[in-house]
Amino acid sequence: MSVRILNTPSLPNIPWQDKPKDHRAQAPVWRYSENPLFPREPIPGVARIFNSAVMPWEGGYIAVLRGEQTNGVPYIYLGRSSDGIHWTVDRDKIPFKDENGEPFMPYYAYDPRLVKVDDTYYAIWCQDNYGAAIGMAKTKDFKTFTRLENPYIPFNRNAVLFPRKIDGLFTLFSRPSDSGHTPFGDIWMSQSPDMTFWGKHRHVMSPSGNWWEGVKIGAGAAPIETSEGWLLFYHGVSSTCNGFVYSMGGAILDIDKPSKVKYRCANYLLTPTESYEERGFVPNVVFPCAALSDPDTGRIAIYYGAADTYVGLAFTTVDEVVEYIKANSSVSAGDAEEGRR
Ligand code: BMA
Repeated sequence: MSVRILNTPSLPNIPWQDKPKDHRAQAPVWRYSENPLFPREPIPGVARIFNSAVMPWEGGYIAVLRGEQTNGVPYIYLGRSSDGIHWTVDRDKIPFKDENGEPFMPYYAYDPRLVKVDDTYYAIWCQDNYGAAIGMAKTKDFKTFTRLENPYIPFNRNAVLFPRKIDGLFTLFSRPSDSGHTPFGDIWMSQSPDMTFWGKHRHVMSPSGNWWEGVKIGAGAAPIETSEGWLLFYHGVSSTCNGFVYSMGGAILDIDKPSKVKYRCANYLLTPTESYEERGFVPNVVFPCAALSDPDTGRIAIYYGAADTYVGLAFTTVDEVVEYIKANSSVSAGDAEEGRR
């Protein structure tokens, strides 16, 4: 391995399949052969699971899952797995509480991410706050989830926390948006001393002239710290006569000032090509929400939502994906700067 994954515990049981000999896509990202991971109607009252995030937990894995209820309202549920591939889903919604331990459930919750900083796990999602906004909760045991203050006023989506503080501050990506299907969107960075008060807002990246990400972009998985910089998997959206198409892109950000983009892949890393990505509740969607990594082998396992209906798993290695991003990099002046003030 020439690129090292930093500040990440070993993960010898990371879900994994070697790259197929007949891998034809240009980008070095390949899908798990038994995708998708969850069936439809996985538990009573939930029609589909997609756009979900996974973390190692107690020798196995735990997930915050976007479950679309049969009343059409999205909510988040916990999933448990010994191998990151085969899952059981808790029948009850995640029981969010306020600071006094009283039930405090958002009206809806979708597109969760899950990130550990120091000894605490943070779940972050999109919820209603007189319009789409970001909700957050913390837990140490996956039994008690205490809601935190909302970091931003509406409208905002795609909040993704960094797995460690930078300059002593929690660091969060988000995508300011509108109340609908948002025909624009940049990735922004904000910082906080306490996960309550957010500031130091900096622009990170805008949609590029590459058409697969020409409409809007949003952070996907929590950034992976590497010897080349923060490795970010994100989604990019193009517009067609039949609606939006969501693909996965990759960028490498400055380790000390992550609003500075060092490399940004001009090509997508993953785009809808399989039937479970091209067909479903919303066709042509690949939407990354989490990535596991193992510093010993350089293996990376990416969890992504597919067609707003399924969860897919894809693999790469840090060497291959960093090399591909660098070899195909196109960084604009706006990407490279720290951000205007
Ligand atoms: C976005 C979000 C995602 C969804 C995507 C495609 O705006 O709502 O949850 O996967 O659209 O429908």
